[in-house]
Amino acid sequence: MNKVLMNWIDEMEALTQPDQIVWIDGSREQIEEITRQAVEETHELERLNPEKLPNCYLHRSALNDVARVEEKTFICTKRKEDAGPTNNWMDPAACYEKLGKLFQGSMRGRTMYVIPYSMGIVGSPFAKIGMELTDSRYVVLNMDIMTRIGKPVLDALGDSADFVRGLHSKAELSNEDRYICHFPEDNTIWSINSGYGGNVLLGKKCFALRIASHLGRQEGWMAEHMLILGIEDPKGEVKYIAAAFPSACGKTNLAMLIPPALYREKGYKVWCVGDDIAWLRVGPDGRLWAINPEAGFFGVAPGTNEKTNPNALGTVQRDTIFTNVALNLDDNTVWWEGLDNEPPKNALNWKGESWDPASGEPGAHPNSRFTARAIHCPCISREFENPMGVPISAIIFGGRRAKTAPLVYQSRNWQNGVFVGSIMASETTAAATGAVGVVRRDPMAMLPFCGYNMGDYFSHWLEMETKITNPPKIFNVNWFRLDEERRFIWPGYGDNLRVLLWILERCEGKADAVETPIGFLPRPEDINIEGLPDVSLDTMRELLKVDSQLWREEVNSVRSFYEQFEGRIPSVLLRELDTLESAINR
Ligand code: GTP
Ligand code: SPV
Ligand code: MN
Repeated sequence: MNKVLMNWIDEMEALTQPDQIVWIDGSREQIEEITRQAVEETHELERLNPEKLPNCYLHRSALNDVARVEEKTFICTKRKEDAGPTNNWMDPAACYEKLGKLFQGSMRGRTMYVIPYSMGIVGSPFAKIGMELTDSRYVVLNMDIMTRIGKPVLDALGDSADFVRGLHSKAELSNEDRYICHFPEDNTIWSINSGYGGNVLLGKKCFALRIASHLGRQEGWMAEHMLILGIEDPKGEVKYIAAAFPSACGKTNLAMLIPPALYREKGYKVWCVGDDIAWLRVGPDGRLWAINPEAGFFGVAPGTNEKTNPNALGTVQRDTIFTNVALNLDDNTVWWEGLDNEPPKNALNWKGESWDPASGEPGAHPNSRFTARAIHCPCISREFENPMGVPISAIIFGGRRAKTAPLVYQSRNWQNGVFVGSIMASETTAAATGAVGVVRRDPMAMLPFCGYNMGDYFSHWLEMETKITNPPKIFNVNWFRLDEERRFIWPGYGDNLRVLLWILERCEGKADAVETPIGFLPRPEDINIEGLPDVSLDTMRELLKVDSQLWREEVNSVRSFYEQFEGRIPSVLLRELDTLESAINR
């Protein structure tokens, strides 16, 4: 038995005082029994139509607990400046004391589940182990889908003390006392008073991004909020791309895209390696290699349909937990906005109330989600379980911008690419509580997920260049430009492949581009628009426009964003900003 592990569990048991402790061994019998309890005894889950949706369940969260809570998320480092100006900070000792009071007896009358889990293939050199203690069956069942759990993980851990210590309690689900706290210097995460995915599935944002980004900086690798996909050309050659978009800005959709008919006929295929998180390391060949540390998808339901993302729909037909979607009472299936144009007539909304689609109220919560196994995805990559991952040809940054950012542009080199990532901005979405649709700076889509000072994070990105002798090229995309009527100009989804192919051609030195103050852009005719009736060369001109006035405003916004980091912003980024500014004003 692992002494460090046992001592820690004893200590957490004494603190939270559960009635009993159950070790999750990962056996199907155990998962089935916990599922049965969640359905029949605690009603945390409702079983859906077993013919249409075998082994699928609906979960409704508390009404006030439907998204990540960034204002209640803390990075607790000894020195405040190590958390940096973009993170909430608490002194570790003060935080342990404050949360310790909340955890005191919080599991009384409940079971504490001990979940051993691995981020990455169990036992692989790139995998990392976590332990999550939780009083939530919903967490156990989601972790079973999202990570690799159970006995094999404990065997891989052996008597090592090298594991992330995660403690979660639903406690009272109190809004006020909800805290998601990270102690990167102790490899520890404490989460209390929430039951929502990103706050409680501790392997995901808390470990695989916040704690892992801190580890990556120390160990010389990177943990990023990125999808990973492979594009197979008609000759059967596959090239891999990693892309960072903020929450609910299209990672899952891009990762699973289906090529437009004209490309399918030629033999193009797209393979999904991951939809949310990438761990990137330098391989022996000097290239950047990526693994997806997760085993499942915790994807946004609204907007997912046969046209936009058939692969996601295919993935969620079995063994799936739906959270906060609408329930069709006629056939006990699920529904969400954008699934089809026929909202169920006899239905309950995400709150469990009887729902009239004509009421104007949504049936599903805008941040309703599905938890589904990656291996069920029709386009899952054959490299998904390769412990070494895949070599990355291009890195793409992107956000939701009504104007300003063009459809696509290429950075000049790694350093300029890091700058492009650092000046990202995007409109906020329902994935976190707070206002939706407000533009905020979100460097590398990591603003809510960087576990240390973001100025140091930029330095780490820049320093990686010295290790990557054969670096991927860096690009920026924006699928979300709006016209005067606030309609999306670019068709998006599967047609995004047209842009990805320009990107890959640029990586191979095959495509043309024009140099602009912000970087290299395709000429309007360089993106193939064949088979797109609503897109003309004029549309492409509009999508590729770089408006000097808007970019002057952008430069000012970046400058004030950078200022808050004081001495910790790398001087090369300040020089990049000056260069951009003078190029715009030229
Ligand atoms: P997280 O899981 O929160 O990190 O989000 P994500 O980046 O994986 O976002 P996802 O792919 O789930 O997309 C979120 C929303 O954006 C959905 O409602 C999609 O329908 C919509 N969306 C995705 N891709 C496109 C696109 O190319 N164009 C347009 N207009 N909308 C898109
Ligand atoms: C996100 O918000 O970026 C997500 C969902 O991927 S959560 O796991 O809740 O963070
Ligand atoms: Mn995400």
